[in-house]
Amino acid sequence: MQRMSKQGEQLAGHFLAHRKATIDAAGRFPADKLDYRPWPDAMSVGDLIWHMAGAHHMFVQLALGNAPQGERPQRPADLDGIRAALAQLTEGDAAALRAMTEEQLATPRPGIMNMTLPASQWLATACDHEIHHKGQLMLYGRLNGIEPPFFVARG
Ligand code: NI
Repeated sequence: MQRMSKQGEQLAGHFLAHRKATIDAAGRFPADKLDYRPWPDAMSVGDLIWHMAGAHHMFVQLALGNAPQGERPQRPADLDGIRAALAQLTEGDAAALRAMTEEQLATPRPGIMNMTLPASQWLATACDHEIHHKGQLMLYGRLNGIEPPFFVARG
């Protein structure tokens, strides 16, 4: 078995520090806030969490050189289903990051906006995207009187 790269471990740790805070924030919404949106064209709470789960997963697949497969699965109908999918994708994405070799991370991959970047840069973009929407989700919470967690989670 090939040794997991130190860089892959670090990427997984960085991702999880943010994702665990996302999971914590997502867990604080009551079921009836599924469709809450702060303005008419905004993503709803459910759509926002689903978007975060799916986008990060897409970036990891892109970094691995895997073409998108078929249609995206349909969003679960309720918050518990969305949270379960988020947890499942988190586990898979973290494992994939840990297993990435230095060589894989340095490999140029075509991605969004007609750009080709080393896999490691797509994974950095994945984290930037997570951070952006995590703050948004926490604000959605605040607007509903829900105290957000700290912005990163350790351990
Ligand atoms: Ni987005």
